[in-house]
Amino acid sequence: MDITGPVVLISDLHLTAEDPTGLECFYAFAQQLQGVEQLYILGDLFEYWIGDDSAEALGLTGVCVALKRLHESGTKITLMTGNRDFLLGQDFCRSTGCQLLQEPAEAEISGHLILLQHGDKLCTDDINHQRHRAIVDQPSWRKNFLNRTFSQRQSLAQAGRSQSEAGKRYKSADIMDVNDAAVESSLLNSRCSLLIHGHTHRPGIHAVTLKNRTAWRIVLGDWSAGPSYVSAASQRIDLHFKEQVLSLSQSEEDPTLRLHHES
Ligand SMILES: [Mn+2]
Repeated sequence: MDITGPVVLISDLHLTAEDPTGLECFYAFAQQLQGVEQLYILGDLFEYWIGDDSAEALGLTGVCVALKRLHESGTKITLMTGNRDFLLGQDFCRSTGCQLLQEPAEAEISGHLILLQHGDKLCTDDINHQRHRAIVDQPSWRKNFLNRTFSQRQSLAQAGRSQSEAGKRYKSADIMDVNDAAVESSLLNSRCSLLIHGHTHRPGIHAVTLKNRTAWRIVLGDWSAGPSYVSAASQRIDLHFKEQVLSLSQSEEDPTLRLHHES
């Protein structure tokens, strides 16, 4: 795997000590990233996170060390939280050298103005999920949760995970994908003509027709079949997933982004 492009974006690694293969895959990838200018993590780096004091108890200090090493090698790491690891906070960032980014964020990446989101807030048809997210986003809920003991937090998180897995079995595939109107309004509320998000585990590149412009939406893949990532250079943005590459590219004469398939 050769990483091209000075900026790399990833999401949905769902790292957990219960999946040592996933951890090894991340460590190998982090090694490859040395020399990359900037890494964006767009949420769900971890399968779940119950507070910045719990990395060791969750068997995840190796991930912190790998991030810290990458940061010390000169790669800037920008972290957005997801719906699984929304409790990642400043202590985690201090110890790993990451910078926390609130969603949605407009970022200038390799000369492109890109809108970044985790993606779950675009899945507005999943009313139960949005309801749950609204509750856990409240500062009082977070404070209350973090004040509990490690084992209380651990069992609440386990219960939440099995509830969410059970819920998924009854939801149609459409409900768990992004809502087109939510994507359009998110882009229209920004200056961007390119949105990159994860969460749905449906990697792809989609054209989005807006009132006043044509935009693109890149969906990062999850890591269940190995790394999925976007590498962004000035005239080319590549999405890698399952040994496939989809690209948006532009020429020096024409700044319009166009889609290319490669296999
Ligand atoms: Mn997610």
